[in-house]
Amino acid sequence: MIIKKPADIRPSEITEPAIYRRRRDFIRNTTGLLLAGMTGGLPGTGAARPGHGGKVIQGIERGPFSTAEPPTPYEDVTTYNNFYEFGTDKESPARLAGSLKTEPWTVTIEGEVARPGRYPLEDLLKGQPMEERIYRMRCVEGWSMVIPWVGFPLANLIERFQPTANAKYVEFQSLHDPAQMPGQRRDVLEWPYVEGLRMDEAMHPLTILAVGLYGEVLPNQNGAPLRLVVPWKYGFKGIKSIVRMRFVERQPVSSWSRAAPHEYGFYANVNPEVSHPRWSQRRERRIGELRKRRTLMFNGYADQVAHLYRGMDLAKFY
Ligand SMILES: Nc1nc2c(c(=O)[nH]1)N[C@H]1C(S)=C(S)[C@@H](COP(=O)(O)O)O[C@H]1N2
Ligand SMILES: [Mo]
Repeated sequence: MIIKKPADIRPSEITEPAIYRRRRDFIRNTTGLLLAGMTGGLPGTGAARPGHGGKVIQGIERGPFSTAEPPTPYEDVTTYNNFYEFGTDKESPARLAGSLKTEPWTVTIEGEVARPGRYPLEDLLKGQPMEERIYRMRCVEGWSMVIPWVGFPLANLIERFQPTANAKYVEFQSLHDPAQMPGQRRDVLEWPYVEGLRMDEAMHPLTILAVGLYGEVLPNQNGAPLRLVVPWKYGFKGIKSIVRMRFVERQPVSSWSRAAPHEYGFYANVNPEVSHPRWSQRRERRIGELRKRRTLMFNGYADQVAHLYRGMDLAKFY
């Protein structure tokens, strides 16, 4: 999403990475099918089982709202990332995020809550269900994936802190530590990365905090140890490596709307009717597929979330 003047950008830049990876994906998928055939398995089923070398999360339950669509291969989910703290190209996070130290980790809760404080991550996770939620994810750049997250409803945590009547929004902050995050030594964005949700969006049962994917602890490049997942919004809402949650009365700023307010709004709901100023949002390329798909309103979660925006002009509040 590096901001360029319209004259600098070629339309091909957005889809280029997906195209060059097509052949590789085709080869891999074909191999997968062969293996599945040999073992009697079906492609897509059991894909969310661990076995990729990360720390396995115990006691995972099947959560609600999962799509039956096949998950995007683990290798794509973990090597094609946006995490500007580790560079602006898709491959850098996987290469460089090893320097991120995720233990110990504390999250500061502040603002309009009865129980503010600095909470160790273990404490926040205590008593939370660990659910697998296989969600469709859509990046504003025009690609999409299906990711088997492991996490728990954000609402569970929020209730614990007892927000006051003045809490209308939640603001999230990522870690700011240029010593660990080489991308922060350049000012491609104002650091730390910040995002926000309206309280009803934050409390919605689709909204989760993820600590894992494919049955294992989150790889650093995917936002370890704690990241937000809001599947009806463009991917940039899904802030990674969260260290702070602040409950506020006014709509907070978010990194991308601060960097380019005409291109990225606060709501960032997936909406094929609202073009990005430099490209259409009508279609998307599911990583690993050859033909583009039609993008669905609210990324296919309209039945669950459309009521949150009743009466709002979604072309204005994009
Ligand atoms: N802190 C932080 N969070 C971030 C980003 C980032 O650069 N920094 N990129 C966002 C964007 S644009 C996307 S599409 C998703 C990508 O998540 P994934 O790499 O796990 O698929 O993370 C989002 N969260
Ligand atoms: Mo994105």
